[in-house]
Amino acid sequence: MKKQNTTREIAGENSRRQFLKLAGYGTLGLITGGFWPRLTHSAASEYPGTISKTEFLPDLDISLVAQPDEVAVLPGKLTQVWRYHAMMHKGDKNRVIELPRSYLGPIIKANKGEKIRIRFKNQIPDESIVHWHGLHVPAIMDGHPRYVIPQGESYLYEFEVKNRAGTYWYHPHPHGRTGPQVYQGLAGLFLVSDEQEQAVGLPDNEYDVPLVIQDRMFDPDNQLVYTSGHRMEQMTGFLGDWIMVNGMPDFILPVSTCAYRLRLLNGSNSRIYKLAWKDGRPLTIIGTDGGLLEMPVNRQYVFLSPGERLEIWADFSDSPVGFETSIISLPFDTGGMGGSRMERGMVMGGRMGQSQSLPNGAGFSIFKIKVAKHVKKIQPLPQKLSEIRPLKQDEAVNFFRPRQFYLTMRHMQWSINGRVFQMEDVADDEIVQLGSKEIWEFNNTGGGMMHMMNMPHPIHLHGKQFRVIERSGVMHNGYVDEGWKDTVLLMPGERIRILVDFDDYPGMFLYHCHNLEHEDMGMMRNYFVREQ
Ligand SMILES: [Cu+2]
Repeated sequence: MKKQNTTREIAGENSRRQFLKLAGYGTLGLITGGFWPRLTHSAASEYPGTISKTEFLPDLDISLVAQPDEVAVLPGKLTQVWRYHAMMHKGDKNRVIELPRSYLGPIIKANKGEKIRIRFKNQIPDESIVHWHGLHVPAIMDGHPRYVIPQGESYLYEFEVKNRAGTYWYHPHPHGRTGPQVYQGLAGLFLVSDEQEQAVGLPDNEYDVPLVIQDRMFDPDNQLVYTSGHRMEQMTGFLGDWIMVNGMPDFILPVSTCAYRLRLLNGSNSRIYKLAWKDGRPLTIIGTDGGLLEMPVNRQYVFLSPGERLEIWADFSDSPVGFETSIISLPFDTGGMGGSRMERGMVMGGRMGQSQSLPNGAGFSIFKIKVAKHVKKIQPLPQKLSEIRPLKQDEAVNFFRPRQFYLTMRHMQWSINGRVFQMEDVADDEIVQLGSKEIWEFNNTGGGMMHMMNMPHPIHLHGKQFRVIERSGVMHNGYVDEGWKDTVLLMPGERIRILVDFDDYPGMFLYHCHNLEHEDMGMMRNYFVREQ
């Protein structure tokens, strides 16, 4: 593995971080667009429960606490979880929506252009930090694992919402501990709206339904069971045998006879869903990770890998009251590992017993929909959903020589270009220039003797929404690559090219596999946006 002394800027950021940690808050008073936190000694010495005297005037000022809790998930004993709770200090109280009967964190709703302050307090017995998945925020606001805080401490987030309307989410990002912390319940949606979206006139309020899909495993006492930590289990990733929606098992969505906007997030650690309607009609996709598509697209099925979002238009105006259908996951082959040959081999070897009842790629129902009420409400599917500027890949500075990233395994260890995560490590070929557009190519073709060890990898870039230029090696029709993305699935044998615009926010960001067990074992790297 190539090691390199990180650049001077990075070292500087690091020492500052030490100071900030001593000061109580991870950071104070960052002005959006800036790189360094604006910090004064007086601000730093304030008690963490108070707010810095900076020019940041938030539209929404929210306390977000991660803390142990217990919820009724299954009949009988309560389940011990970790859960985000929120409190609104300033702003409309309805912008923070707690989900009843759920371990999931509250849904935070913001508008593009709003300034958000989030006072995160870590009350779980583990170090943690919050990452705003999909949001375009400065490096120090992004929840890099170098900013973790121990139990009892706080981290102050202040950023402007720059993203277009869409379904984003937040979850912990401490290195090596993201999988177990998300699994324990720490995750929530962050919904952004903007004027463009509002002008389209999509179903809203009760007709705009967030659906977070996850899998879990419970012991006979209703307590969550995570992986045993065996290497082989980590190689595959955690797979539960209960499919949860919004933190609830056997989820049923009662609907009226009208159109719905279903916002799906795959918040699972490792499980990939091959989404389809049970009755075989095509899915009408209106949005992906980075918000609405330009126009709706139909697919017989779509893969939704960990971290990805999909927005579906579902119209029940022709269905009688009493009609039932389901969103299902169709069976699929995951390639070498994680559900087929390899895993079955392991079962016979007696290991990985727990993940075998519902392997990755098994078919099952995710949730049921029941038409429960008749309403007179006609809402046609808009044919134009948003503006997405045409892809101009020749604008990339490396148009003729895209950056290459190979997803490979070495010595029972998933890696990117043969490297694994090290907190401050950035290689020469992981430094990009602020203000440039680049093509990045990810390659999951394995090859050689290791071919049977290939697995699907959902690749996620922090801080950026990007566009998919092309895919190759694809043997199916399960992708919606038309819109803005921050997480893309590469099935074994696939190669993908994306276009990323590093237009602003210098500093250190992550790119990694969003299979959380892969991420935790180090299938993650820094990239550094250099300002000059
Ligand atoms: Cu992976």
